[in-house]
Amino acid sequence: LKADARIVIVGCGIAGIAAAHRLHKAGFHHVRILEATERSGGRIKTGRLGDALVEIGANWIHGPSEENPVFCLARQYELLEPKALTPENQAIDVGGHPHWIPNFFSSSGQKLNTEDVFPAQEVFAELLDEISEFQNQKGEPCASVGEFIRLKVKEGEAEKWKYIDPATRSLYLCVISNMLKVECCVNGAHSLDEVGLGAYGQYKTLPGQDCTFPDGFEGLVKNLMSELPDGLVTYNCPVRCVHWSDAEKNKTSAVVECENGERIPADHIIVTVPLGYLKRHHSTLFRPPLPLHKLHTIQRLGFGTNNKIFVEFDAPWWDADCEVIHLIWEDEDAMVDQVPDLQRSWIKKLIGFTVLKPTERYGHLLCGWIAGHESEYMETLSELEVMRDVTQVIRRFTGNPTITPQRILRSQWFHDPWTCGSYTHLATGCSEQDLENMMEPLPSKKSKAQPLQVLFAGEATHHCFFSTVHGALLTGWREADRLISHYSSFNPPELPKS
Ligand code: 6YU
Repeated sequence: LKADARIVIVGCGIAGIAAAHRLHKAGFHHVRILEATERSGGRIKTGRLGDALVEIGANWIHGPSEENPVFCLARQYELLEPKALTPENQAIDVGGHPHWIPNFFSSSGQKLNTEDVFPAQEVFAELLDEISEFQNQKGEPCASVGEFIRLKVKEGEAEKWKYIDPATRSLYLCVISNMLKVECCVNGAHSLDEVGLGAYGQYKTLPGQDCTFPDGFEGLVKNLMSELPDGLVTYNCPVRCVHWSDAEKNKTSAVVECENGERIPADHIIVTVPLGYLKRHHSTLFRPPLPLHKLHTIQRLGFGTNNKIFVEFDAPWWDADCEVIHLIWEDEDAMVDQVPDLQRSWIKKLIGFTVLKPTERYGHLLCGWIAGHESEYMETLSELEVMRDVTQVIRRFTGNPTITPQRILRSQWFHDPWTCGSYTHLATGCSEQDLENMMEPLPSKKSKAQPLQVLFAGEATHHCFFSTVHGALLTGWREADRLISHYSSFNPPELPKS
């Protein structure tokens, strides 16, 4: 029974690969992955800028410690540096916000002292901790993380910052604006006004200081793929429609219809396409359409854009020990995380840069971060236009008109037709139930139709690690396990020996 089951997986990102891997190891012989593009990995994508390997998509293992399956696999495949493997590194617990050494530059061309902006950073970090405690308790003071932070800073400002001179107070508020924009990147959201307050604590962090893959995140994908049989993945094969049935007497199998017209019958279809793709294509991707509660969840959940802009320099204009550079706009004391005029001022959403280390490997290479509609607008510009605007900002903030980048490379996740954004967040009005709805197979348990025709995996279906690679990987295993236990419960009873 098990060996005969025909399983089609839609999408060859880490969730699809993880599902195939586990099913294959459990003895399922008829597993196929259909992938729209010419490559595996999806949002794990390692590229090149000159000689340097750069991550276009996922960057870090968030929380590299024993509970993180990505960490465990990366260790097993020997893809990590010794420091990441140490018990000390695994024990560091920073609640998802690494303590990097910062440099701050302001729009009037000043390099600010870290101690001068620290009080604002501290207030912001305390508020995030407070927000993480909310667990849909009902009675939250407002709907969104953005509103809550503004409210609390204003209250606190009246208290703590009462006797501070107006210029310093204004600077603190401008720093808060920068921190809000950083959180837009972390959450993959346009604005924190769109991120739900009650459900914020749903996302869980793991211990361990975030680490990277020195030879690229794609090494993980390659290792897993090498353990799958050749030909298991069909590339350049977008799926147009998943046909399933809710009818009780219908014994015909589900069918995957590809863009090229091919129709593939399957006993089970594991859909791993990104939430952004589902938002755009759910009405044509499923026949019959999705049940209403699932559809509403897809519409309610947030899926925003976070992009990177890699910029290479001949020489550093930041401190030797600096790990992150923040750009503070001095006209942003209204605690804003959105810009009013995309065309003229999209660049104000750029939070700054992380510094790629070590220098021997990367040279003087920065990674800029920009989220939201401003980021989506940036994708429509040419590389030259992006280079021009980034150069202008750096010259202004450093007060050095001669700084000139050598090379630039940016990601364009919103315009990627198979992703349509970067990753999931719990928008206002969302709760844990939405993530439960996302992972619920079709038809529903109540139905008497053939069970488990369509299963759902992918980062947007993990109840507490959504938006991450480890979350996505675990959902692939989860759906494989669902099928494995389905078939083990069907084991025919042993016949009495005659
Ligand atoms: C992480 C990190 N990281 C930065 C950026 C991005 C993401 N993530 P996939 O999309 O991979 O696969 C689906 C496949 O389906 C794909 O191949 C498609 O081509 C295919 N497909 C689509 N339609 C199809 C069709 N019709 N037919 C056939 N095939 C089709 N995660 O752990 N560390 O540093 C980052 C980052 C710029 C874009 C990230 C990071 C997210 C991960 O990349 C992502 O979750 C997984 O790769 C998804 O795998 P998948 O298989 O589900 O889909 C409090 C609170 C805060 C909450 N957030 C905090 C965490 C912060 C998240 N961190 C992100 C940060 C960065 C920087």
